[in-house]
Amino acid sequence: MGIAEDLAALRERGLAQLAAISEAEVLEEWRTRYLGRRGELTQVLRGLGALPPEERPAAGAAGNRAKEALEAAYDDAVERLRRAALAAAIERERVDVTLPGRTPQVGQVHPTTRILREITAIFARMGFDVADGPEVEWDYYNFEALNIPPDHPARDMWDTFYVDAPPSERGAMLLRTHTSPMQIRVMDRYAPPVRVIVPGKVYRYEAISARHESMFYQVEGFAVDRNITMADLKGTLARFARALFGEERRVRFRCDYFPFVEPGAEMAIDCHLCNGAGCRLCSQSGWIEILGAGMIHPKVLQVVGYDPGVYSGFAFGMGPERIAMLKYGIETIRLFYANDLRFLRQLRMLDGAVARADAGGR
Ligand code: FA5
Repeated sequence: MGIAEDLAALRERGLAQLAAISEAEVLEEWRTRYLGRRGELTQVLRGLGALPPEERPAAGAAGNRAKEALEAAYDDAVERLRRAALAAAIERERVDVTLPGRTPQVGQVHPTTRILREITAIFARMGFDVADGPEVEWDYYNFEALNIPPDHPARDMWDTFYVDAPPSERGAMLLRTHTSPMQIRVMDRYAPPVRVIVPGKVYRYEAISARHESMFYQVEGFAVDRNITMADLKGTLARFARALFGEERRVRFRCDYFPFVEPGAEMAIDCHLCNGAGCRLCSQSGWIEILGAGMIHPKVLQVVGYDPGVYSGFAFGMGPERIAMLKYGIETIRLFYANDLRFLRQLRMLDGAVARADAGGR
């Protein structure tokens, strides 16, 4: 067979194979095989030297044409593969820009923290300082100095967790059942006048229910000075209730008993959900009790060395979780400390719910 035929066959075979190639490595093998320095084309062209001189130009020209054709086809194939690879990458890395973005997790302030901040801010505006004290307390501060002697039946009002520790001259060690012991600690330390609130945790050994936890918060408040009267108590607490629940709220004071105040009272607000008409939230009564209060008992003032003939004062104690339940429409106190993130995340939505309730809806 002559060189011309060899070249034609080589060219045809090379082009046919090239057309079927779809992978870069195979393409490289093809290049080495057909166009490489030791490739098939080179082999055929080597035969040129053996031809009679008059045939050489034509054969050489045919060889060049074959080479050009294979090279051009090779370049096309390189381009074809490059485009295919690009198209595959675009498909693989495709981004759907219409998908919603990933929302970053945003922390929420716990409802208790939030209501404590609100309550504290209201009293701060009225000139109250904030004090903090021990949750593990002595019997003396929790009971005795508050006019609740050891055998006093009022002790049954507070089911107590006792700490298994030797008693001191201040009696048994216990977990405070209310924040009232801080009345004694503050007044022991500071001379009148005093105006203080005490937000803090308290503990009671009692069955947990929708309205009862064994660990909960209280906010204590008290003010002692010359000439403090029941009118100051009423004015301060009414101001507080309206700042927290709305300026249109009415307040009601009724007699209540606490050993460390005389007279003692409980304060209720007219139900902000039904405006006093009666609904499920206020058990159809139109009123919701939110705190206990009273004029500080002269015996308590004596215990801390304040002269009850000169000084008088009022005190109050409230449960912030119960207040948050009212304000945010939370049905059970159990949700507060169960650490269920779904509940904690709801607070943002509760803002909307509260706004709707205030607007008369819900
Ligand atoms: C007291 O603890 C008095 N120290 C309050 C006081 C202070 C009266 C100063 C007078 C002067 P009481 O036991 O009612 O009172 O508790 C006060 C508030 O704590 C209640 O109104 C309620 O909101 C809340 N509370 C009581 N027990 C629980 C409980 N188990 N779980 C959640 N909140 C509670």
